[in-house]
Amino acid sequence: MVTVKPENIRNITITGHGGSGKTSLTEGILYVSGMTNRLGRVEEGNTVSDYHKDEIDKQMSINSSILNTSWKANDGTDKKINIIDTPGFMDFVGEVRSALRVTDTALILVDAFKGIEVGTESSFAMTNDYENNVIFLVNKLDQENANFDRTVESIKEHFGNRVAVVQFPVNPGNGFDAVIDVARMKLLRFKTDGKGEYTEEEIPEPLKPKANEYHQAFVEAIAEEDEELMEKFFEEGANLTDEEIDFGIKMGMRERKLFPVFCISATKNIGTRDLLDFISDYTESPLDKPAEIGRRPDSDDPIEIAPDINGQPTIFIFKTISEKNIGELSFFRVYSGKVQAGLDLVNEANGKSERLSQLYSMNGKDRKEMPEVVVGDIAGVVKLKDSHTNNTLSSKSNPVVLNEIYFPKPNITMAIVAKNKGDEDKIASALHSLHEEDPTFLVQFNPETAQTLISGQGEIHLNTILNRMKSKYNFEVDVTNPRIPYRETIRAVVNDAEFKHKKQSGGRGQFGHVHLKIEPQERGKGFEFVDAVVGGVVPGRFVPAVEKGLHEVLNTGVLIGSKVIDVKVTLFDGSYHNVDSDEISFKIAASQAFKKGFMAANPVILEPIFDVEVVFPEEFMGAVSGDISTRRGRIMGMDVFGKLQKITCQIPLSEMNDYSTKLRSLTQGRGYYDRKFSHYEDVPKEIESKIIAEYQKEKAEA
Ligand SMILES: Nc1nc2c(ncn2[C@@H]2O[C@H](COP(=O)(O)OP(=O)(O)O)[C@@H](O)[C@H]2O)c(=O)[nH]1
Ligand SMILES: [Mg+2]
Repeated sequence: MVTVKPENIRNITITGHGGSGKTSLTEGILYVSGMTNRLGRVEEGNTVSDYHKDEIDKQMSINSSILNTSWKANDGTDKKINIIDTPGFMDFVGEVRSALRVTDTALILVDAFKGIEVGTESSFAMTNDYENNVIFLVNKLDQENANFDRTVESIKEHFGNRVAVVQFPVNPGNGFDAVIDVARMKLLRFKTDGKGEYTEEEIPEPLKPKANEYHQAFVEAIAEEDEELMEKFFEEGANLTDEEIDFGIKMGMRERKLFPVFCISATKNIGTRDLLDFISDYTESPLDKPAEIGRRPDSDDPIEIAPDINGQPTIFIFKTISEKNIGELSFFRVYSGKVQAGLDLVNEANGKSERLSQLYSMNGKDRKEMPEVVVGDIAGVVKLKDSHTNNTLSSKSNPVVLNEIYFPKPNITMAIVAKNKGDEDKIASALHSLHEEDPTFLVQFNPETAQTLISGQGEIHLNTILNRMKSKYNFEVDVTNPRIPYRETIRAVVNDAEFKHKKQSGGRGQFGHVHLKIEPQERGKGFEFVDAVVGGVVPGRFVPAVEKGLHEVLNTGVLIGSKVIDVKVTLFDGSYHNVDSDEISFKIAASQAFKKGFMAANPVILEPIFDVEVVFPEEFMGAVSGDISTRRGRIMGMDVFGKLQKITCQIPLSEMNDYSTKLRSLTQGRGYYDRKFSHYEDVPKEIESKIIAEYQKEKAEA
């Protein structure tokens, strides 16, 4: 097996809104390039990339799949094309980020009827972060309602005039089989048998004006790339040489000044062969990329890691999955040097040594052993002991940490309880593995509410993870809303709360007796205890017990079992018994006196209020602001950024459980929000009595 040369590698992410045809296109590419010998279909559940059971059941990609194929370029070289087919649904955006982080080019699919969708926008936005070359593919041109012109218009509207049409369809709709390529100035006519073959024809007369117009626009977009070319273009018309055009396309894509648009029908496999030619000829190879920025493990100073095949081996893990019968499988890209099976590297995140036992080239669930992986290439490795997504493995003599993938913050949090008591520990460890596979899924135990909380990108994300836990580990859980960490406090002063604890039943008795003054404190001042006993009516040695008794109640609450905050308690009187008084007795007396006093001091429940920022397209203003008020939200401010509206508001935490799901449905998926804790505030009276009633019911049932 000959190892590929890095200059012949192309790393591609296929991205776009859910349902735009990414998995179908991937299938077409594998088929025309001879990697597979049949064209699978999403509907039939037999595609190479959607091979997990949950993906077949839902007919939707959930995981990104790592694939590769080879393609003979026009210059006779064999290109190795690594493809990552990503899920389009918003909940799985972490998968797209990690794919874009390690690939050089993004193919963004746009449905020729639906135009720009939220997944198109978010995909494009992420390519900004990783500076990918971008090619837009207008897909489903074989559908009756396909509208190429309108689709291109909306692509331009959203992503600017760097968008340049390379192809337009001759006969969109049911009989679609031909496009005009305005770079080559040829008509490409495709066979419709799924093999993707095509022949070149002259452009028919009636289509020439349109072809010329697009050609001019394309060449102008290329010329803009370079001042010299620009001058030549305007002085001599559009007569740039082929070399100049080639150079302009490459540089334009590399500098993100040119986003070419191609025409395809993924399921009919129209447009894939010429697309692969274009990818081979014009998109960046790993050697064209600027050096990666990293750092030494013990320093924050940036260092450059050049894509040098003779450099020290450095790999970056962008994804881990654990598969039945295989165990943990890690996917990585080599950023420097080359790695062979059996090589030892160091994981700079934990200092541990890792052996790359076996290296694999991946095609969905199929894998082939590879003896060596060179700089720029992507591969899989099994059985790393202690390495996960976002870790860099490098040689001992040249330790390096590469920039991590930035994963989005969670949108939604739920609480879970094991269906079978006794499974708790095993579930905790399963959840931990699931987090390592998918860093956008988080697990946390909240000691205050005694709940295990899981967080993620949305309801579907969390459901998918829980289904995976069930099918892989056979654990089931019940899902509930997280408990709200309420607080209790008082509004009035009680001058004398008294309790006498007295017990005389055989042997030594118990005796403790206190008088407390209970006062509210300013919010945030906390608890204050004053010992104002005179004449030793409560002996000094029992005062710490009094304070202990108070702390117990502060922690366990009086009204609803929540923490008590911001009260001042003064111990000013009491009495004791020479024989029977002890610490326990005073602890009990103090806590009972406090509870009595607390209930008489106009007690209230406080709830956490969050600062929330919501960003969404302005046309949803009415719906979003209306929804905020139904959540007892207070709008504090509004701002406009272009076509986006931002509302700054405060919403009680207890009203935010389904907010991410609701916001998405109100804004067609375009809205997002961020939140952070602000302060505690009184719960309105009618809600307070409900909370108390619920607490008492729960307590009675327990
Ligand atoms: N008519 C037509 N249907 C397509 C085309 N591409 C994809 N589809 C269909 O659109 C649906 C979603 O396709 P899929 O490849 O799963 O999209 P993904 O979510 O982007 O991966 C499936 O039912 C496909 O058969 C196309 O070019 N033409
Ligand atoms: Mg898919």
